[in-house]
Amino acid sequence: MYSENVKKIAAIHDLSGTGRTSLMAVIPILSTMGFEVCPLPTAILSGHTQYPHFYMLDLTEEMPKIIAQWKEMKIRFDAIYTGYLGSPGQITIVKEFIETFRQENNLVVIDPVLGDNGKLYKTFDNQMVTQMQSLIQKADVVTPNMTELFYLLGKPYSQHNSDQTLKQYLVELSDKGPQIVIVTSVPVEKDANTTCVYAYNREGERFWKIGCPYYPAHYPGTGDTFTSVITGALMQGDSLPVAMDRAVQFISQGIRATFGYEYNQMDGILLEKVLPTLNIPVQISNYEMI
Ligand code: PXL
Repeated sequence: MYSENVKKIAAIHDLSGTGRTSLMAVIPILSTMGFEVCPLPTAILSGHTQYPHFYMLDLTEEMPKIIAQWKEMKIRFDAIYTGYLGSPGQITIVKEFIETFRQENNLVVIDPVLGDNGKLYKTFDNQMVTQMQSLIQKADVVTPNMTELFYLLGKPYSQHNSDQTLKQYLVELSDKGPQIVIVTSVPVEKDANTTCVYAYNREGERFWKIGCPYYPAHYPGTGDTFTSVITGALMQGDSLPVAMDRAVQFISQGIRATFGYEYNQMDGILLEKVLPTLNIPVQISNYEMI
């Protein structure tokens, strides 16, 4: 009974040994924010798939055995949070998982990991996109980056879009199921030094936007870091724009803590140096309503 004093989050992501992506971002962040993370690993990798070489062990066949035990234990999750899924078959398993463990008040967060910079990640194809399109229908919150937004909507990628067009796209994605849609890595035309995060909440029909300083370096795992902070902040009772502020500021601090070193960017941001900031109240707020 005492364990119910700490909320439980089922985290369905891969475990990549090096690179600070997926579970290696999700677990430390959500533990630091005061939640119990219960991982359901989708695959085990030597490192994420953006390293030139990696080994991957697909766990699709193992997942149902773990889920069966959790069912038998009658575990109740306060949130279900999914990210990188290793195969289209896994998405079917995850859909069933959500149906089984869905309760009236738990939060389902789906980070539809598919690609970046207008392209799919190495291990994915169109079947993965179709399956992801059907998975997001079950979410309360989705957090695609710009590339994933276009794949999920079945539209050709376009780098620059007006606020009006982006707002339409956010509503279009929300109409498929999720109440909250947050799109990251939105480039700003004629301002190479900023990227933006846009969000829509169907409850209240409000749109939010936050500008983030752009650093000329690419660190894998920042999407996982972002969605982990959003999940924790929403579960702590933050409003959507405050959750976005916290996530954007955490990533900026993480990048600033890393950028000054001569360092292999593939190893991700130096999360360990900034984790304690998650427990400091947000002092500066940058969100706008659009
Ligand atoms: O951060 C997304 C991610 C998660 N898991 C694996 C990845 C990536 C991105 O490259 O390769 C295995």
